[in-house]
Amino acid sequence: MSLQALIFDIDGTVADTEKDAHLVAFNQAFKDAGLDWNWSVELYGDLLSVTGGKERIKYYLEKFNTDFEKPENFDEFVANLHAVKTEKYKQLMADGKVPLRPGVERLIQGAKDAGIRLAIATTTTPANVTALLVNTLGKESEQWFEVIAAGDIVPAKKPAPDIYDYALEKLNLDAKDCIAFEDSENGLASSKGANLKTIITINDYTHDHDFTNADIVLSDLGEPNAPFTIIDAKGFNSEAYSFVNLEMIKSLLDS
Ligand code: XBP
Ligand code: MG
Repeated sequence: MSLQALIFDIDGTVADTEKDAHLVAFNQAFKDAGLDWNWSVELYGDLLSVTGGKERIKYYLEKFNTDFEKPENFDEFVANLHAVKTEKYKQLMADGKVPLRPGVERLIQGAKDAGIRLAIATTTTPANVTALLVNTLGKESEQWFEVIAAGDIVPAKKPAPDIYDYALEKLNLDAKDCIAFEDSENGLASSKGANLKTIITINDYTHDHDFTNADIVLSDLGEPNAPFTIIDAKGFNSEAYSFVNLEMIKSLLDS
């Protein structure tokens, strides 16, 4: 078999959601809860080393705000705060705050037309995935993805491979017949842990991450009128391509 499915990470890969949506939503939720926490763009870069919003709040308190007196029902406190954050995120999506990254829609449409299956493997909450898809690709678009593996569906979040293993199992496909799209070191560790060839598209938060194990590192997926920049071709003969299409992905899988 050759290429059967594309598996997309969401945050940072499909859209630049971290700075323009997740961070904003966290700060709005803190304010609503009467907390004086306000994460800066820079601090959020450090906090991104831990995936998962609830886990990130706990990490913040452990490392950056140790004076905060945790309430007795701490897990519930974090879960409630995070639930408000999710509502804020959904509202930001409904307001159309975050566009898809270059080439994402083109590639998804191309795969759909060619009968290549689509899946998502992300750490974020399922409701956030729905909000992003519906508000960018339209309300039918959730159905285009056969598997949406998201959030707490697996207990061990990225960098653990579990979310990609789960997606592969649900697709009933072998890793060698699929390709993953990621933007971060944690995401790459997860996809590679599941033995998936992985295309990295970097962003402002991840451009200096370690992508040693990636199969190609690009600025973005590119468009016919806006070519990608190759950050690291990893030996792949990329000269024939200026944007990621199914032909390029098949060639990458075979290489
Ligand atoms: C995404 C994340 C998520 C989001 C927040 O990582 O780390 O935690 O920032 O989502 P990846 P929730 O792109 O590697 O999947 O607040 O809904 O958990
Ligand atoms: Mg990501």
